[in-house]
Amino acid sequence: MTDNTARQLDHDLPDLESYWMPFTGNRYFKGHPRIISRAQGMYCWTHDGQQLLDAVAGLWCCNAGHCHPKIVEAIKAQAETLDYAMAFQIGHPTVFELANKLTDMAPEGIDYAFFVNSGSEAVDTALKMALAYHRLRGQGERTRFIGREKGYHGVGFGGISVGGLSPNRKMFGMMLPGTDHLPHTHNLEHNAFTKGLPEWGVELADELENICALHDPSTIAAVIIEPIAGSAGVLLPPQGYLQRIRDICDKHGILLIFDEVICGFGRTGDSFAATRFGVTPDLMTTAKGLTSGTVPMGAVLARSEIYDTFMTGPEGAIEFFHGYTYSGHPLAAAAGCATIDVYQQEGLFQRARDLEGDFEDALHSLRGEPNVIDVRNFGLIGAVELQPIEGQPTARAMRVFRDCYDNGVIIRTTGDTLAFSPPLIIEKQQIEKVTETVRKALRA
Ligand code: PXG
Ligand code: PLP
Repeated sequence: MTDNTARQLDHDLPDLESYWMPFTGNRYFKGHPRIISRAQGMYCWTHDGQQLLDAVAGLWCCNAGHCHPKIVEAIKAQAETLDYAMAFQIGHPTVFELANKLTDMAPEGIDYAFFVNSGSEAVDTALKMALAYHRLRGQGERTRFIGREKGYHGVGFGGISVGGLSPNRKMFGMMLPGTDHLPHTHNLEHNAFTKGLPEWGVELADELENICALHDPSTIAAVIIEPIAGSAGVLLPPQGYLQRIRDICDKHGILLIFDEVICGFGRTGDSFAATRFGVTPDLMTTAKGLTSGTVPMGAVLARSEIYDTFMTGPEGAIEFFHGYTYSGHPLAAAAGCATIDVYQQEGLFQRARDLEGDFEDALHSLRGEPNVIDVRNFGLIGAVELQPIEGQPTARAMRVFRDCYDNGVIIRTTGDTLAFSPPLIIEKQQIEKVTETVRKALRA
């Protein structure tokens, strides 16, 4: 569908120098820029008019597709009505409405929403909630956090401390003291080419008992994990793993935080991974799909018992000394309300569930193509792992990425893994277009 000959200049290339780009090879980029200047539905267009099918929903966030008219309309209307209202000691109607919509779709028992502006802020907020919760209950010695190898929890100091991606940590000193990490669950020897959740590996959760024994469980505040690890290349929880982590946390009075920044809002074919897997955490961090990527926003969702623990002391006293200037920003709240309405009215979570089989078949049809060493999937999230070129890690996946881009499809790479997380509005023939473009790139 890409027609390079008929390209029209949409936008002049701006002067690229002053922008220090995030998680980007700045010098390479500025010599080889890729600029997207507009988007609609499943597609984006580059500044010079190339059409691209978006197989990653922006950065795992535009779950309702790009520029959905109802979401655009809600943001416009809000901008005309109320641009900003003081976030502390004053509220505005839309943010309360959003908290209600959001907790209505959360697992039973999770009844409170605290708003932030990103996944990273959601993670730092949840970690602070966990510390303060224990302290309020007279267990101020619970200060340790347990994350997981290969985990990604954003880039705040809390998030990189519990995170398990070495490049995101190594330049930044000591971070939070007292963190430890569970082993990751990725194992090609046992689980390569598994469709859905792998059968092998539930015992990896038992390592939490060893970590508890090492530190003494009474010093541990919380365990934070992504139900499905996204950034590290779509790492799935073995069958029974999340429940076992839940059980060990319960046994030792440790809070369980699910980081649902990627898994939330339909990605797994349900509202949240927690609801799809039937395992309820104490705190959930969300962002991305909350506004379908349109306006930055995140939320921490909390069990009533946690909220209630804070609601003590003199009435009128601030219960949690935490918040951001833009917590619950009107534009973000309006985008969030409209996004949840769209998810519900268009049945997009069910749609993701219905497409899961086609998506799985399409990705697994790449098994046997050159250098493919694993394919894994769940809901509308999937990955194809490639054998790295010797001495040049990431180079093979990067080549596939560039090839796909030149042929009209945006995918994501991490290490030598290709990752897929399309908007939930994707059509069957678009799934096919993605896999056939990847297949061609692999054969090239
Ligand atoms: N937790 C999880 C599980 C995430 O996936 C964050 C926290 C941080 O969210 P913010 O909004 O602060 O970025 C994320 C974000 C990638 C990629 O390359 C993934 C994310 C962000 C950027 C790139 O896979 N996830
Ligand atoms: N730095 C300064 C000097 C500030 O005044 C504020 C907020 O008032 C911040 C940082 C934090 O900004 P935000 O609330 O947007 O996270």
